Amino acid sequence: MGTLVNIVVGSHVWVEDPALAWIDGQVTKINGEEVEIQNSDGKKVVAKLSKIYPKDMEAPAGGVDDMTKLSYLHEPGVLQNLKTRYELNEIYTYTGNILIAINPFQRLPHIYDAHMMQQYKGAPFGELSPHVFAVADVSYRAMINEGKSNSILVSGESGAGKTETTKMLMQYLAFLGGRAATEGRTVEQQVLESNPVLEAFGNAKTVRNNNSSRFGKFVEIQFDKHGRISGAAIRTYLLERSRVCQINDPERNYHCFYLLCAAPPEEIEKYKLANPKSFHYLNQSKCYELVGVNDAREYLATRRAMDIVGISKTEQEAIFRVIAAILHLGNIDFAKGKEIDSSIPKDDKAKFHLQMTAELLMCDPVALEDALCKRVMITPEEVIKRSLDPLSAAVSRDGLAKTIYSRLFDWLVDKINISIGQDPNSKSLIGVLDIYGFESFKHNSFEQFCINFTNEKLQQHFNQHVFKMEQEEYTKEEIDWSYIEFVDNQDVLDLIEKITELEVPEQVALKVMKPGGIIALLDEACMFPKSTHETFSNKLYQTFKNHKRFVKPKLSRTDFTISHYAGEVQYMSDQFLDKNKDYVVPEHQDLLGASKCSFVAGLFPPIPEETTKSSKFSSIGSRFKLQLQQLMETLNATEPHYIRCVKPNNLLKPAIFENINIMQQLRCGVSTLDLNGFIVLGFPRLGVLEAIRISCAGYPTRRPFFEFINRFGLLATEALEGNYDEKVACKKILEKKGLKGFQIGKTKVFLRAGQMAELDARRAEVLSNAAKTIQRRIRTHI
Ligand code: AOV
Ligand code: MG
Repeated sequence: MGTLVNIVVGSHVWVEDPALAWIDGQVTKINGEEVEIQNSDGKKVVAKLSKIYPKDMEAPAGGVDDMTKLSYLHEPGVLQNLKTRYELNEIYTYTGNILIAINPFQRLPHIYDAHMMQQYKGAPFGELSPHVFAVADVSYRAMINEGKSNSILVSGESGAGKTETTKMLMQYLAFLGGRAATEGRTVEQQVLESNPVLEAFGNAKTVRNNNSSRFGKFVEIQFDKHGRISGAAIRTYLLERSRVCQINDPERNYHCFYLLCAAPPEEIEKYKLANPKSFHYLNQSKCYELVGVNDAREYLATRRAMDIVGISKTEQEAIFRVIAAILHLGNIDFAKGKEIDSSIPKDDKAKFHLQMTAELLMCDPVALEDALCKRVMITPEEVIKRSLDPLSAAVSRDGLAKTIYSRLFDWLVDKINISIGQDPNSKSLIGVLDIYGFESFKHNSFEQFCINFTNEKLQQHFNQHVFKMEQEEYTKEEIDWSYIEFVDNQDVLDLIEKITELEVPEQVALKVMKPGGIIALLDEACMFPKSTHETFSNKLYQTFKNHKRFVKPKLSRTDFTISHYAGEVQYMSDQFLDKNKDYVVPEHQDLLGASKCSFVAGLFPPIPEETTKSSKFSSIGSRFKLQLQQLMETLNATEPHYIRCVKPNNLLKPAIFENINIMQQLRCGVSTLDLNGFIVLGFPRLGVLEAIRISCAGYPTRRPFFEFINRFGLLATEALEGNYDEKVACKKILEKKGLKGFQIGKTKVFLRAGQMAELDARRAEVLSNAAKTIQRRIRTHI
């Protein structure tokens, strides 16, 4: 936005600053394109005229509760507004219909209590201070009044507050749609209590968040014709499996393991548990406890929540028995066996844990040892049992742990869904999405690929929606919007998810396959036994060598870079093939399918004959793609609402507002500083700011006619003579000042970037001239 004309000596401006992102100052000298500024920190700087922005000196001291009320809509203005509000503990701010929530990292008193809920109930949007309750209320009213499903999409980087926000939304919806009398276990209670259960098994401490969700979640709350909650469905996405057996300091494994180790003594004795430090799956990191969390109490709370969501005592016992079994399983170390390349449990300790694992899983210990240390090979001639060396046996053990855990997690989700129940007659629903935000680390693998793919999908949905809303506003105001450019990321999505198409050229009967996107090529590679990550990468390089969103990094022969909407991410392809295969070793399947515990056996139902025979493997990437497709279909059938969570600092502490960090999240929905302190540069400006920009494509400022005339009428008093028409008067004022490109709608003036500031400057001139004239008159009269 170049706002060249209205900056003069003495103007208050914002100028870029390496430490603060933006700092305010006053212009002391203008030399062509160069401007000298006296900053408020005392420093003098020189900046390009095109790089400085006017500061709104009339901005209210407490900030504005909606960014669209800012007179000058630019980065420094937006940042300053959020900062001012955050200092006053006003963590919520609207930008039009979008709610921005800045994590307070402290419990703010009363802002979520029953009284507050009562206040927001039925209050028109925008009347009270911005709040998650207001967004939930609007969704609920829209659903009741229009009979249409709504959705609330919560986004933001790890630790920004998505899950907490989601819980608040659910609490408020339960408040609106709950039954007056509490009858034992109500649907809404079950919906709410599903959160602690899923968090115990699907959340863990990471470097970014002490309670980080390691899965995506979409909760669909169904309502009956009276607007009461009548059912719910929880869909989860891609739980991080690797965490079960591998953690880095100072992170933790899933909470449930520590909770169980803090269980009452009878249980510890029953499961032969001990201090978390004695388990390999937990002691790879030195972090065992969380500040402010009492695992013993949490264990009991989780049990109570499990009661409420309808998990029976017997099932609970089986679940924790399986969790204990995984801990013992991880302690089975292997040593070289007698034969070459074979392995056996390393020592008595390993044998004890093997025995315990078998007991807890209720399977045969010898069969368990075989399943871990041997593989059955079926060749056309014979069936042979091949031994695994100690290293491969450990890989087999970890694979088993991951499989059991992810099946257990899926079981929990299914169970909760069955127990809450679905309402087949529900006419409308409200969906709440809490999904992992864009990730860019130093090392990015298949998980980041899937997470970022999700974010591309959601970004497209967001763009399309905001664009549509804009179109509607412009149509309503009958102004020309045909030239508005629409930012689209379809090309990135094609690169990732396009399917391999059969192309049949007209003349020839020859079949030609048009290559698909990365997921399709990955599946192809996984089906071809000789593929390696090198051949896969080469195939990518060949296929996408001219794709403008795909780059082969110079210094690598297997990595690839995707130019995402939020920036470039370099992926390491080495584990893509393995991680894409949802493969359960048949020996593991047979072992646990035969467990005497019906719960364990139930996690491993027999595989239908046809699937075992066909060479087709089950692709995690393709399944995820399908899940996302279904999610998008659901979302497309709803009226969406957006909440953008912002993480104010990486220390996870209250009252620290890091300008640069926040600016980056506003630009692209992600901070560019990753956990290794690795700075990712070159992020395009997409995110909250872009949303404001798309939503204002070309016309950042709109003012109703009367407001506009009140403020700028003095620029063309002749336009206001007699019985004037407001619309005509606005036009006259704008034309008199030589402005171009603005539009006059039916009720509002639509201004281009910088035009508001320019009008303000003219207004200031008129006012100061008038003041001088008055002073002169006063003087002459004296
Ligand atoms: P996330 O869901 O966005 O991260 P959370 O919702 O887990 O982040 O929030 C992280 C932490 O910030 C919480 O555990 C709280 O301590 C604190 N917090 C967030 N919102 C509030 C609030 N409104 N009031 C008080 N404290 C809050 V991740 O799941 O890691 O992407 O993957
Ligand atoms: Mg979360």
